[in-house]
Amino acid sequence: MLSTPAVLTSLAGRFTVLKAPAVDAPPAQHDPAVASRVRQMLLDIEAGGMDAVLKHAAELDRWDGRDVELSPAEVAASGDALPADLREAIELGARRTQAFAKVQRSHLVDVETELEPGLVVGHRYIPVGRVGAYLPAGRFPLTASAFMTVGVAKAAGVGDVVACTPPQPDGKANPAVVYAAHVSGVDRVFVLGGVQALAAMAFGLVGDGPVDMLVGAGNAYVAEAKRQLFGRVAIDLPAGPSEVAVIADETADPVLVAADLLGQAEHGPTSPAALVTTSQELGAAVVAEIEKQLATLATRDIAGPAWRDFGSVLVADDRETAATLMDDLAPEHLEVQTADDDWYHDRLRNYGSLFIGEASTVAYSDKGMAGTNHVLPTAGGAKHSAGLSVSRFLKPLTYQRITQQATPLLAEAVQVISDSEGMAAHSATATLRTARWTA
Ligand code: HSO
Ligand code: ZN
Repeated sequence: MLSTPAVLTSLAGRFTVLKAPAVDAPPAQHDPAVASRVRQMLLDIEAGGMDAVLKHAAELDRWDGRDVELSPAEVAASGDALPADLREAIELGARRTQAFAKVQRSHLVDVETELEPGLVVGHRYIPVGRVGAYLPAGRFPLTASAFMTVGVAKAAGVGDVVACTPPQPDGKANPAVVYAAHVSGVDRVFVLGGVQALAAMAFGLVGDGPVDMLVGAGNAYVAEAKRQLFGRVAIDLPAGPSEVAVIADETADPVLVAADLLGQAEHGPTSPAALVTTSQELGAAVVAEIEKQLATLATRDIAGPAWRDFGSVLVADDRETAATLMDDLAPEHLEVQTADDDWYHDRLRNYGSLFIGEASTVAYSDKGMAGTNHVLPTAGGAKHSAGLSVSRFLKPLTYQRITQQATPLLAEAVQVISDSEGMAAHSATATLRTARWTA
């Protein structure tokens, strides 16, 4: 997760590498073996329908013949078995995530303007009709994913949101995940995992018809299935391993910085974590502190290799260099813990979500308590895209209302351009109107 050569060259002499990743580049996201297996499964399911879905579910998810759909009563009761504090935390996260999404929604306003007399144009935000959310429940269930996908889709006004979540070893769905979907307003829940779940939603084999959009994180097969189904359906983002980066200066607390770097490194052994600091001392203190914290961290077998292989610490000469390095990295999550937090907020251009000040930490957003979405661009995607938000579920559909009197404003120029292109039928639509409504 070090910077690209062009940026490194342009900044030569303005930073030093205190810790480099042991591995050069993260494994390619696009594995041809995964891609061809997913292609085969999608073709098989498209041809074979629900029978094929269930065949794959039996093979891959130990499906045992039970109904894959949870009844509304089962969904509603999913919280009953949960400890009260977990239930309350889930309710809080769902509420807060939807509250922010609704504020964002209220700022997406329909527009109508009369550009010139008789030429009225506008756009209306119309929600996507049907959304399918994949709610992972593998090594880590990511309970809050339902807030980010189901809850935000509902805040956008999506009428029909179905969710699929894989069965756990006991054959049942993870109750916290189902409860999170329930309090986020999900319409129907299916206990299906992986490619077969995405295919079932995209092809309309579960729920009330094919979904228009698939959202939610998952393993490499889930990510590949979304990629292959893109076009037929919309997707949220191509998601890679979770990433974190921190900008810190000499005022930062190395204990907090180290904890926050390990906080995302725990996602998987290829999760990158980067510190860019303007203080050599702080950098060294964080490196030492990470080793100390790893020694007792329950997930050190994941976070340790991730830090060793994909962790980096760069010491920048000044804040401008630190910001340039970070903009080039374009990390999924970026924390700023400095005496110049506002300067960095103004200056930085590329990040999935920004955590300003040492009291802000990524996990607050990850678990839905900050209200912001945790489905964010990875692998430099923040250079061109933002994360999932209420706007992704809304289509700003344009329209035009034009009076007969406005015909001269448009028809003649359309005719000229169409004729120059040889598009006679286009030209005719304009000339007919000119003949009717201009004297
Ligand atoms: N960091 C992940 C989301 C998450 N982490 C949820 C833990 N729980 C992607 O932003
Ligand atoms: Zn996380």
